[in-house]
Amino acid sequence: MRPASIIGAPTDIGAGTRGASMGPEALCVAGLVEAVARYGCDVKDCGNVAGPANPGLPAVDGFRHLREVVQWNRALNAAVYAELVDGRLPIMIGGDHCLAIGSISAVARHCREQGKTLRILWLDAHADFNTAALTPTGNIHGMPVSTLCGYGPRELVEIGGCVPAIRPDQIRQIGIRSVDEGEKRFLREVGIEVFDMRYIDEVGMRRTLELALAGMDESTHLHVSFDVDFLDPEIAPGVGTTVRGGPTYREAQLCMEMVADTGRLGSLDIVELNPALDHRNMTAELAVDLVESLFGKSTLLRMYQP
Ligand code: HAR
Ligand code: MN
Ligand code: MN
Ligand code: MN
Repeated sequence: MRPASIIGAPTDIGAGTRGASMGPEALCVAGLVEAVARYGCDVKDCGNVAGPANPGLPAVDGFRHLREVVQWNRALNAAVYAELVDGRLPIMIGGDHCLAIGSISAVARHCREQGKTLRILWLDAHADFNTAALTPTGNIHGMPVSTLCGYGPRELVEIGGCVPAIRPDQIRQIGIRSVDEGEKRFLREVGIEVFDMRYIDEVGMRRTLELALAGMDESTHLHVSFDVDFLDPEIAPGVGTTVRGGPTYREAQLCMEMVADTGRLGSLDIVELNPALDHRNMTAELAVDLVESLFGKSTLLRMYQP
């Protein structure tokens, strides 16, 4: 495993509910740095990137806080890119999910320069594929996937230096169970591969991950964008937008373990943790527990041999 770098982005600028700005501190308190050090060899804590405060303004032309979202994502893009150039595995800790625009555009640029194939696993209750015209809220954390695919305002779409940053066929979404009407139509039109909760119920997490990870090889850089609201709210209440019926503890562990087995994890986002809504930091501790599995802590004790 490559050396890792932890980059905090303490903001809730793209969210509808305040509090995700405290995510980096809560993850550190839950032992994230030590956990990655245990399984991911060398870890550097890069501290936090800086950006503007949340002014709490209403949406303008379909976006809330567009200017501030651009500023945070520019700073984050530079920080993530610098760690990749240094040969390290960046772990971006948010912060809300609008920050995936900055982190994934940096990863996409690095992959282009290194001749690597980028694959993105989007673990989320939401598809985050809204546009200014489709969004019911104007919250940009509901738009990072569409923005990365080139559908969005210039100043956001161009952050990684190449437009679009990614192609729709590079992404696989898992755990989806809350999609707005217009967003659903647009997802189908663009052809994003979505493994929604019904799919996971019917075929199981194992088969879902086999399909989502299929076709990767030695030249694949795998990016995992882990929105903590992916998890069932019974085990992960500390998020701003809970949606019932998410993966259980064991389903989530299996998902992370199967990613670890590929040996191709190259970068990670952990977003949407909201400590103001959590109980005794349980959601942060669960996120750290899952990250351990993602970095290779296996719960496998004995292989059954028939
Ligand atoms: N789809 C809704 C919207 O656009 C809710 C988006 C919520 N997003 C997150 N990240 N929490 O996945 O407002
Ligand atoms: Mn820290
Ligand atoms: Mn999300
Ligand atoms: Mn979400």
